[in-house]
Amino acid sequence: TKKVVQLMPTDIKEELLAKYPPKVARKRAKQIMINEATESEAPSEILANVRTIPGIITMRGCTYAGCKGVIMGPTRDIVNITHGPIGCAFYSWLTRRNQTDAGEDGENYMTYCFSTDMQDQDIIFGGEKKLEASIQEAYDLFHPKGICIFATCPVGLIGDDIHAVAKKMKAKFGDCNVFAFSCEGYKGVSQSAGHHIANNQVFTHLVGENEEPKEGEYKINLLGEYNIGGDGFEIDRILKKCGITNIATFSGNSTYDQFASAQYADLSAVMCHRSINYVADMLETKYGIPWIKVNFIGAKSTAKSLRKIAEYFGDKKLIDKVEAVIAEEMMEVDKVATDVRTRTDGKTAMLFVGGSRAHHYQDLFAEMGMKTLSAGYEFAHRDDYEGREVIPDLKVDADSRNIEEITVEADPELYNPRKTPEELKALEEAGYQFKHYAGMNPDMDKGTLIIDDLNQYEAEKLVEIMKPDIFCAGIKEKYSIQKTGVPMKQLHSYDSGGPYAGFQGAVNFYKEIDRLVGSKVWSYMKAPWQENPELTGTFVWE
Ligand code: CFM
Ligand code: HCA
Repeated sequence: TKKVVQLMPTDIKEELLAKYPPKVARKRAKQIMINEATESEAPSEILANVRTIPGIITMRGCTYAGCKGVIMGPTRDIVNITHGPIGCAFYSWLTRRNQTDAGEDGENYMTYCFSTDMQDQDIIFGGEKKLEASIQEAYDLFHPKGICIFATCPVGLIGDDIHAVAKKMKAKFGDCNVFAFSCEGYKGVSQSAGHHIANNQVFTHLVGENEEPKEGEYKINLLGEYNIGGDGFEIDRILKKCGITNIATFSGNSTYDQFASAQYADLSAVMCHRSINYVADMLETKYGIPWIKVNFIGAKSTAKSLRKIAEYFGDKKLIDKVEAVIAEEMMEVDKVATDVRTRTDGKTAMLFVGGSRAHHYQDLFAEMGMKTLSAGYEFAHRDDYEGREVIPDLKVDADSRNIEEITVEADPELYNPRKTPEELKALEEAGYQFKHYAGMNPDMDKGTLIIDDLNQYEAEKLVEIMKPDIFCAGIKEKYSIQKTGVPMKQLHSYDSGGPYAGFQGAVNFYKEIDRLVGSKVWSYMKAPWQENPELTGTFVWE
C-alpha cells in the first residue's frame, strides 16, 4: 500500500521543532531546510559544520574518529598507535568495515590494536616516555615502513609533545617514517576536523616520499574511497578492466608505498569529497595534478564517472574500452533493476549519513524507482550540500604550479560562504579558479526536507510522521528505528553486506533493498496485545 504524506514540509519542520526551547529551536531551524532545488538567485541556505547543541543526542563522531579511524585506519601496512587511555583504541578497533587484501606476503597490521595504554601516573607526570617506548616496541616487533601516532583528548589536555617524540624516533630508526597527528577528539565540531588534520599530515610527511616513478597507462589516484564492504575492490576491478592504472587509493586497502607515490598520477578522481578534498587540492597545487569529482555509487553514476575519466585523458582507445566495459556490465545490472523495480518502484527512503553517502546513495535508490523523502549529512560543509563553486585558498596560475611551499591549512571560510553570481564573476576576473561538482540540494526534489546533523529525537519523529519504506543511517540509529517498525539499512558499515559500489555493487544493493522493503517482518514489531487490545488480560481478585 502506498503511504500518503498528508503534512506539508513546513508543518513537518514545525513539528520537529515544537518540543525545543526557543533558543534551540532557532538554531535547529537553520539546519532544517525545505529544498528548492532550483538555480534561483537566492537559494535556501543550510547551516552546517557548526557545534551540536549540548544535550542533543547527535549522530556525529569525533575528530580522533575522523583522523585515526576514517583516513588512516584503512592503510594496512602502517602501524597506527593510539596515544591515550586504552578505551579510545579498544573501542575504535575494527569498528569500520574497511576490508584489506594483503596478498600472499603483504603486511597487514589492521587486525592489531596498538595503544600506549596511558595510566593515571602518565596523565599526571606526562606520557612521552611511554609513547617513545611504545614506538620502539612496535618497530622492534614489526619493522614497518611507517608508524603513526594519534593523540586522544587527555594527551591534548596534558600537553605531551607527540610530534617531538615522533621526530626523535624517526631520526633514530632511519628506515621508518614516524609522524603524529594532533587529532584530539574534542577538536572541531565533528569527524570533519580529523579528516583535515589527517590530510595535512599525510601530505606533509608521506606523499612524494617515493622517488621511483610509477609506470602504467592512464594513471589516476582514487581519493576518498575506503573499501567499506569491499567497495574499493569492485572499483579496482572495473578500473583494471578499462585499462586505467590506480596509483594510490586514499585510503582503502592502501599501502605506505601508494601514498608515497601519489605524485606520479596524472589525475585525481575524488569519490568522497568531504573527507579528502584537502589532499586533492594540495596534489593539484604542488604537483599540478588536477582533480575531478566521481561517484561509483549507482550503476549510472559509475558509468558517468568512467566516461569522465576517459574524457579527461581524451584518448580514443580508452574511450572505446570504457564504453565496451559499460555495455558489458550494464547487461546484468539492467536485468536485476528491471526485476526489482516491479516491487520497489514508488517506495520511499530517508538517508542520514556522514558527509557524502547521504547524497551518493540517492542515485542507487533512484535506479530502483525509489524516492528520497528526506536526507542530510552528519558533518558535511555547505559546499557538500550546495555543490557549488569552491574557491581554492590560493590563486592558482596554470604555469606556476610546481611551488614548494603551500598553505596546508586551507581557510575553511573560503569553502563556506555562498557567493552571488556577481561576486563569483568578480572573483573569476581577479584570477581565482573554481571547481564545479554535484551537491545534495540540487539533486533532490523540490520540497524535500534536508536536515543537517539530525539527532535521535528528530530521527524518530521524522519516521513517525513520514513513515518511509526504509531509513538509512548508522549503528546508533539502527535499533531505535527498527523498533518503530521501519526497515533500517546501515550505510556506514552496510550491516554485513556489500560491496555496493560499481556495477556488481549496484546489483547487490538492489537485491538487498528489495528484500528489506518487501519483508513483512517489520510489521510484527508490535507485541500482539498492542495490535489487538482484546487480548489484554484482566486481573480478577478471587
Ligand atoms: Fe566520506 Fe566515508 Fe562518508 Fe566519511 Fe564516515 Fe564512512 Fe560515512 Mo561512516 S569518509 S564522509 S567520515 S564516505 S566513516 S567511509 S560511512 S560517516 S558518509
Ligand atoms: C565514525 C565511523 C562511522 C560510524 C558508523 C556508525 C563508520 O564516525 O567514527 O555510526 O554506524 O562508518 O564506521 O562513521
